[in-house]
Amino acid sequence: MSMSTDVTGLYREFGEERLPPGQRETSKFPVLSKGSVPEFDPGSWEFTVTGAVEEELSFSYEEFKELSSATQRQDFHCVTGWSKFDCDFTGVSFPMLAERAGVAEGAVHVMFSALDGYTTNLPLEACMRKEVLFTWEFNGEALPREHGGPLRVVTPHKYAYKGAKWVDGIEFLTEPKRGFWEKRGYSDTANPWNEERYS
Ligand SMILES: Nc1nc2c(c(=O)[nH]1)N[C@H]1C(S)=C(S)[C@@H](COP(=O)(O)O)O[C@H]1N2
Ligand SMILES: [Mo]
Repeated sequence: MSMSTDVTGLYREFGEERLPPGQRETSKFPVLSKGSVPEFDPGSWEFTVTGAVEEELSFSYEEFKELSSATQRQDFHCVTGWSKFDCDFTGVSFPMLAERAGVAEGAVHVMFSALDGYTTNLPLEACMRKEVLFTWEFNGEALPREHGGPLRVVTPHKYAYKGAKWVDGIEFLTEPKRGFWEKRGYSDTANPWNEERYS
């Protein structure tokens, strides 16, 4: 693990307290998935960047991990009411990938997709922050499979359902669309300091 950049202070953009309202802090790391852990085959795994971009991209697992990465200390807020402080995640930032692909005129939204069929969506501006990481390492060790290994997204400024585990693609969109939980009643905006849990 490289030197960790502490970004836990980002809460100051959104609220007074580091712990969002209605959350309790836990040192555990519960697992929440809509189904079971999907298969991962490092040989055939492919990460794609598609949609409203200047150049669509695809990476093998090896290629992805060779992209420039960083380690950040982040907090993790689950919509079901627990928060975990000081998680060290190593990975590639969203803005770096977006810059590689070149965001096309008219792109306003992003859909994340995953090996288990999960999807989640965010406005492009909510993705264009260095804290939105595609991560493969947690606290200096390989990200456990149940937490989204080989690759997941973390979104410390949003409830954690905005972070797709087992992520294998992002699509840039010219209009908003809703992902798995967003279609089923979870908030589309998901700001923890405003308790945007349900819609
Ligand atoms: N691919 C995928 N990503 C997912 C989910 C899922 O079911 N599938 N669940 C989401 C939800 S609801 C939460 S709270 C977090 C939980 O992450 P954890 O299991 O690492 O705590 O992952 C999110 N990302
Ligand atoms: Mo969740």
